[in-house]
Amino acid sequence: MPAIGQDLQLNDREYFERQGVNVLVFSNSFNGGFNDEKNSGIEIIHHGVRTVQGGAVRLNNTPEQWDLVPKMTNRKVDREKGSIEVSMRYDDYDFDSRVVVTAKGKAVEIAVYLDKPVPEKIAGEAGFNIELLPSQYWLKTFLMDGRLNRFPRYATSQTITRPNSEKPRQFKGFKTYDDRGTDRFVDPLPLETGHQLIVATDDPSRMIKISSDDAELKLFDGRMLAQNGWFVLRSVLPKGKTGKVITWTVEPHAIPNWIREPNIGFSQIGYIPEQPKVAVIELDKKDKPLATATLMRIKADGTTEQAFKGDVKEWGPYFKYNYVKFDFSSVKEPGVYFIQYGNTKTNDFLIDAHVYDKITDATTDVWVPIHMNHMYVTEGYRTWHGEPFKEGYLQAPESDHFDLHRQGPNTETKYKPLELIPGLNIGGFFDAGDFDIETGSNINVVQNFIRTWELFHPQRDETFVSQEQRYVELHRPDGVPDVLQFIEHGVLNLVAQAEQIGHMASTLSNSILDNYHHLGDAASITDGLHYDPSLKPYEVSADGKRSGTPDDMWAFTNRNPSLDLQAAGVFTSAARVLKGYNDELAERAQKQADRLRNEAQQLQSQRRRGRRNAQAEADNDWLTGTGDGNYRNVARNLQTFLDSIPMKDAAYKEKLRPAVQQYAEYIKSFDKENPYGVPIGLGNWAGVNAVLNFGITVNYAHIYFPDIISKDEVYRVSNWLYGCHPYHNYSFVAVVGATRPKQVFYGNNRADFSFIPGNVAPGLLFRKPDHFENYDDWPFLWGQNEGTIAGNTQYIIFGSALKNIVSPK
Ligand SMILES: [Ca+2]
Ligand SMILES: [Ca+2]
Ligand SMILES: [Ca+2]
Repeated sequence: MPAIGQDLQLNDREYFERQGVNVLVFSNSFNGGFNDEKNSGIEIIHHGVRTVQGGAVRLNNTPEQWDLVPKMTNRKVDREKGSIEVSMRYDDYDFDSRVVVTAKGKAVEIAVYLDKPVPEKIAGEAGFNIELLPSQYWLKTFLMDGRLNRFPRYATSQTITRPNSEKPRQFKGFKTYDDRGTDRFVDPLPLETGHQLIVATDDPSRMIKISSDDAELKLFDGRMLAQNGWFVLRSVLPKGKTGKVITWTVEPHAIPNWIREPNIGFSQIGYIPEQPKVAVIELDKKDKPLATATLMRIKADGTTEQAFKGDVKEWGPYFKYNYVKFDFSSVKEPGVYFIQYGNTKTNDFLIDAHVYDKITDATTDVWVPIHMNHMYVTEGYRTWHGEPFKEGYLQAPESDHFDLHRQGPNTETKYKPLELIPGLNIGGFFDAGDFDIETGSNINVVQNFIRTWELFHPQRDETFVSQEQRYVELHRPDGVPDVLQFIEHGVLNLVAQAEQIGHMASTLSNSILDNYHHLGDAASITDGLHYDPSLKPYEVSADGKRSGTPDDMWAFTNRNPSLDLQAAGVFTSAARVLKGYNDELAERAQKQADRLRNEAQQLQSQRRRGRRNAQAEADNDWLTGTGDGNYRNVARNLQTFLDSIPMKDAAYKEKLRPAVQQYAEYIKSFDKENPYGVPIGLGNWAGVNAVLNFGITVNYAHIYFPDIISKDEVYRVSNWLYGCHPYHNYSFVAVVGATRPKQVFYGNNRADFSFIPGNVAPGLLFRKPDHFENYDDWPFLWGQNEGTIAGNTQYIIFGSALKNIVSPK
């Protein structure tokens, strides 16, 4: 164990470490799908929180998401010198640079090297930047060359405008801003300038000293351009120079003998009396586990008493922390409790038979109706949004889109590029924190609601929906079960696509980047007027119906027969469900189902003859148990077969038995894989969808095979969702989790550091090589905080099934 006052060491995971400080050098590089994801470059994890990232050579004072990012071309770890060297390249400017980070006592030296001078075009723009997380620094002090100051809570510094010709190119040539015809862009001015900066002199856990003798440090506020911007510290690279051009010394303060506070994971919504109750306690590796923990009861008179004292059992290490468990399953008396482990106390929670009764209400009553597109949505005194996209959707021209959509050279429709496709501005759901209609996700949504309806017939009616008035009001019953109205709303858009386009669009999305990142009322994303290229930008026609502003949304229409087949499947089920409620729509759905299925099958058999038969045989092998016996394979397919049980005979169900037995082994395998017993994703989007899928299958497997999958297994995923997970113990479902749900989500109201009730966060984002995180003071990282329409309706199925299993009738 290193001594107190230890120096930074390059550890086995290839980052610099001392107790309380981790300095990562391109463990995570910039090559993600959405350009600057604020997750890459040189990063500092300071007393357990990732507070600095984005350390790299950048081309802007305060880079935005779609500003160019460098490609990492080489990364070299030199153990002898205690350094990490990274080579970076901007292809657009044929510009290469190297950054060498070397441990020097308690600090790191960051040096930038150039083999060739900065290219003329970006000389004076390119610089070395690092970014500091605003929510961890605002209202804290900073000292620049001895001058006192404080980080502003809100963006209120100064800007200038400069000619667009001086602006470095943005991703694929898109523009994040609308210059209103001025041909000038906005550039922030620095908050301070000097040679030595000490940030957070008033907070030892956040204090960092940064100095440079050879370069001027400039501190900017990135929120001046974009709400998700960070504080940026940068030095511009000198013109015409090569060799070592910039040297910074960065010393993050470490609190002596700092040990991270234990994170006691438990279910914030509480527990029903008979369920297993196991808290997972996440400990700093230097923390010595205690022998026991206590469950305390808060009595009705407000006094507390010890309800249970039990052993703490070691689980072991998982990535950077150590895990122990505290089992208090024996406590079954209804009441209000909290857990005490050493000096750490949790907030209180319930043990009660009814704790699961309301787990889906916020999602069905609030989150889903707010995401209904092409409607005015209101709640009490508050209007969530007006009616969006009144001008409809244009045929997308050939394009390579910023939200990863593509339109090929042929439209594959009867429409010319930029021609209005009538009738698409109806129904459908906003995708996520953005406002497009992803057709695949909308198909999932309708499927999820149909499954919920056919299995559980929820009669809940809390939402008024008038398609005629294009009006939705929350908490106003209208006599129709809401789930039926949600199915209808989804089908209205999907059927319109099939009828108007002839097949399914891949997406209905924004045409311009500067309205894609819209935050605010969805009805104000576009001007509601048809785009008329014969008018000048911002000009409106005399009749007030057309404008010269090219803001209309586009329909991406390349034909994908497997998407058409999925749509055909959902149309058939929708026709069954809507019959007797909306017969006309049911008929239209059935008609499109038959046509799309025929056409798609023809197209598919032309495109890949033979492959379908091979797949059918493989499925059959799996079902009869002659497959490879790999339970992960079973896990992938089991849900489809479980879904068929109600339509099949008893023999079919019996045939599934061996697969369900294998699935039981698969469930248990997670007890060894990680301390939380669920599949934890390590991708760039945290794994809540995989966790929910797992939870749904476990629930269904228990419903149909309770002798194989015991009831105890159905709580794994709910425990995880509601607070038993790494980093913190807040519920990932907005407002659900009686005592401590997360406070901020990446919803369309994220600029308010808020949430839309019922949202489910993706959850724990993994940063290489060993860090899990979920910010609850910074909503803007979608990989951990954005809920999607497909994911949230998946949650409704999961929650409906769970309630059905555990809630008293
Ligand atoms: Ca989207
Ligand atoms: Ca209703
Ligand atoms: Ca328009």
